[in-house]
Amino acid sequence: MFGPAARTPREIAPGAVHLPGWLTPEQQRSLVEACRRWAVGPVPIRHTRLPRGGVMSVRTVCLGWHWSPYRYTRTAVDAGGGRVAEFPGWMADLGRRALVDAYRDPAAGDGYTPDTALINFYDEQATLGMHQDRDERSDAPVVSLSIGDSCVFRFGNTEHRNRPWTDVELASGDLFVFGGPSRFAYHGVPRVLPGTADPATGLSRGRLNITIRVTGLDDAPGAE
Ligand SMILES: O=C(O)CCC(=O)C(=O)O
Repeated sequence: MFGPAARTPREIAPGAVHLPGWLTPEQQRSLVEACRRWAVGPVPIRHTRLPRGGVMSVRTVCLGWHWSPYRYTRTAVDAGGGRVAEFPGWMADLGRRALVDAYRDPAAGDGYTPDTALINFYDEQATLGMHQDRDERSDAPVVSLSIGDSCVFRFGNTEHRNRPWTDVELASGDLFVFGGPSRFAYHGVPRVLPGTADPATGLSRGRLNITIRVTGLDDAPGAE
């Protein structure tokens, strides 16, 4: 749904805001096209292997920095060794605009310089367990964009992965921002809602989620 009523930010917790219908259909289509290109390479999209032997059900491709449990590197140390695609300047602009709109503050994007994005693709069975985004050396907000099938997004507390939490339905085009006191809240995706995607986005099945982040990292000589 698009229109003024759909664009009212809803604060889920202090610093955590859901803004439905933020991306236009055209923006969603062009993000889907860009993600399809990034999924092919230079580092192909993959199921991330976890240190204890598990494999994540989502498939992930990264921009700017490559995330593997539990660090960022410039090269895909667990996926062929290639250097990840550049984090595009237009995506940094999108991240700044997201903060302005979510926090309803024209200055909210000032000084926000994201340098990575994790792009997750969920098929109809994929889920993401409760976790904190804490491999960044920065407490700058995380900007999350959703396209395709809706999902149940579980937004919890900063102490542990259990209740209290709030379940939010994220639909195609929705923005979710978490920063400030909610930056290190546990969150996850217990369920994708199959059959809810609008094929007009170019994604007729499954769900795409893009999180735009500030790593707070610098390239050091000899960095991977
Ligand atoms: O798919 C989502 O909405 C959340 C993604 C997420 O939690 C993450 O990438 O850390």
